[in-house]
Amino acid sequence: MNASDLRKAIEVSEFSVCYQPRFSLETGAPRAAEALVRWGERRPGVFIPEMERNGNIRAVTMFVVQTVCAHIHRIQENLGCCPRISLNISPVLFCDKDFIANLRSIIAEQGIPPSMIELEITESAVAHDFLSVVKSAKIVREDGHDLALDDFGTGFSGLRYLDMIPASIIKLDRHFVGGLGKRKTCDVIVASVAHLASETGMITVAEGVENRAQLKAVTDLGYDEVQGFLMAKPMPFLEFVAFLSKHLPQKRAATTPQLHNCALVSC
Ligand code: G
Ligand code: MN
Repeated sequence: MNASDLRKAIEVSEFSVCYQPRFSLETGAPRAAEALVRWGERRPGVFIPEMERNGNIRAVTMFVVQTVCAHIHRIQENLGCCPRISLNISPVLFCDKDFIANLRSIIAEQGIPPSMIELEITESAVAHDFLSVVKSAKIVREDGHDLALDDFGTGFSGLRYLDMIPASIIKLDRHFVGGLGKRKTCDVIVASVAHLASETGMITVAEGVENRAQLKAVTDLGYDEVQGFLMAKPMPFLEFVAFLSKHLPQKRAATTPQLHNCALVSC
């Protein structure tokens, strides 16, 4: 797809953003939600790598950033607060200082505190361009974003990455959660990552929790948060608002007139 077809596809709303909540194991409440781009019925695992190769990922990520900012305002207006939202940033974009500057100015223009937006990068980002990743990571952390190492444990760069990148969150890849109780290696890895994170002050998220046994195992191991089909699947925006209205403490009455002048409140 060329750049002008892509622009048209974005304009006619072929793309949308779904949200998958993440829950605190301490309180059971939604702590954050991951924004996931959707393109009709197409599979993200197929079209995202393709867009990373042909460069379209930049425009689509910008669409996601703009959409998420608008959604945060709508959630805030309706519910009085909004959980933090995390964005997946492709390695090629995360390494690009123009993209990082652009991201910063959109978020500032939209009046969203950076602490409400987390950024997720996968380990393959590091294979891409280690020094640029370290630089960008420092910048976004200084700006006030949390930074998550996504799909942790599946990349190639190993522990150097943990040592050099100032990330604040580890999202353990679902592969290891899926192997809990089945393969000894997975049991040991899930436990070791919990230990490593707690010793270094990072927040741990267990991804891909699909059954009660896995939930119990990661709870017993001291994980901070969970994400997975057992708790909630990715959902379209309106469904996400309905979900939040059931699960969040309501901080203010809906549509209070002065709300627009208030600082955005994270739940
Ligand atoms: O790589 P990343 O963690 O950003 O991938 C998010 C994707 O993982 C989403 O497309 C979402 O549908 C999928 N996902 C989320 N929770 C689960 C789960 O419990 N099991 C499986 N198999 N996939 C999940
Ligand atoms: Mn992710």
